[in-house]
Amino acid sequence: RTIAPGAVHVPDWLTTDEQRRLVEACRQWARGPAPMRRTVLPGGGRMSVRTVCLGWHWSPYRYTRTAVDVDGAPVPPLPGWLADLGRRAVADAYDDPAAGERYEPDTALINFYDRDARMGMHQDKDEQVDAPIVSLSIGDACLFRFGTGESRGRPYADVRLESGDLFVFGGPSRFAFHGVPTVFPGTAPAGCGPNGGRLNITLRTTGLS
Ligand code: MD5
Ligand code: FE
Repeated sequence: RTIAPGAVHVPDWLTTDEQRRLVEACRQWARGPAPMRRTVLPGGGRMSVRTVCLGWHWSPYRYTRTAVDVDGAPVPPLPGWLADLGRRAVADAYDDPAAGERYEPDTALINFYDRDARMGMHQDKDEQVDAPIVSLSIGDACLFRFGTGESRGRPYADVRLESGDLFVFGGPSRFAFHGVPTVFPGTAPAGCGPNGGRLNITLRTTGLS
């Protein structure tokens, strides 16, 4: 389950019940304030995934306290229970309770993928610190592409992420290139997921105040 140094995939980590509760929470957050939207990039392109943010708002390519590119609303706080889930995730993935205790995420980015959504290869480097990123997948499975070299091109490790899977990216893998080239429609287990499509919740530490 270690894909590269610091990159750990834990299949089937969330229970069905936890997945249901997270989907319901995401539905509420998606309604707003600062509702879920397709981010418009500086070049004018619209992302195919829909995103809602907690804690800090990804604007894009910077973090703000208000949803400056949506409706200007203050971004809802990151709930303590979600940060707690993140600590449990890091402790389990690294089999290191102390690493879990030290983990203090301040932000969640929640991405919704419909059957046609994709995420191109990129790095996440708008955070100011190198704390791990926790990724939780719910609903339809996807192909997750992890760059094991220095660029957005080959070599890749391709991993299928299923509903309930945990992935933690830390250490030397924190700034690796990655993307989601494909969602597999209709693959969500019964009762898990948003009735079509894939949800991904990432927990992050921005290092901002
Ligand atoms: C997703 N989201 O499935 C992914 C999961 C994003 C994004 O990529 O930026 O919203 S997070 C995957 C990730 C994060 C940080 C580092 C690495 C992967 N990595 O080194 O591969 O919607
Ligand atoms: Fe990313």
